[in-house]
Amino acid sequence: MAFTLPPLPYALNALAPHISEKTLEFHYGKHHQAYVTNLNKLTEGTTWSDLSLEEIIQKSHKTPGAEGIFNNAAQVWNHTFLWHSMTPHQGGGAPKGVLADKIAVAFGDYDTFRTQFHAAAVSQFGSGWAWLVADPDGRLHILKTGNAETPLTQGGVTPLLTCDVWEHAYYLDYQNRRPDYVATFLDSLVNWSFAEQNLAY
Ligand code: MN3
Repeated sequence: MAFTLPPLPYALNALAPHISEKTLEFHYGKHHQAYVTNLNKLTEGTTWSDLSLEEIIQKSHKTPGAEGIFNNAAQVWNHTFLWHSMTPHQGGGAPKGVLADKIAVAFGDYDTFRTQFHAAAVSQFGSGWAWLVADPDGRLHILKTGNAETPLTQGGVTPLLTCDVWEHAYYLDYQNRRPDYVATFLDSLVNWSFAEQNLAY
């Protein structure tokens, strides 16, 4: 079955001024759409098309000859996850409840978490992603991945939220100032209720 571009969970201008409508027009409407279109082109009429998106990601990962399928499938999944990792409704800052407790256990306090997540996102060389994940014991960790790589292939790790640090995510609004973009993501956009929902799985 053909894959389709999932709806954006808010209007294209909803994250402004932090992320502009122009950026989302390109990032969602062109980049995310292109990954969907390319994945369909690569899988149409093959046995890949019988699999779910998550199954394709697992099966194509590090599989010789399937690099294009992995890259496009993972980027479809990563971007859908990204849109939900941000909210136009007073996002960012320190979480409350169970995530506040888990951040205190894993990092000591929110400010230390913030510093470490920011450093991971800024130091990812080239294109990639920064993630907050839970390991199988429920302990939180910060990860960074290159290009299309996703924690879904890292045995038993549950992604909670992600920040896209490909230049296309921020260049129109922040040019080369990735540190400012990541700071805005943390302070004004993070959707902690989405992260908490993911923790429950
Ligand atoms: Mn992107």
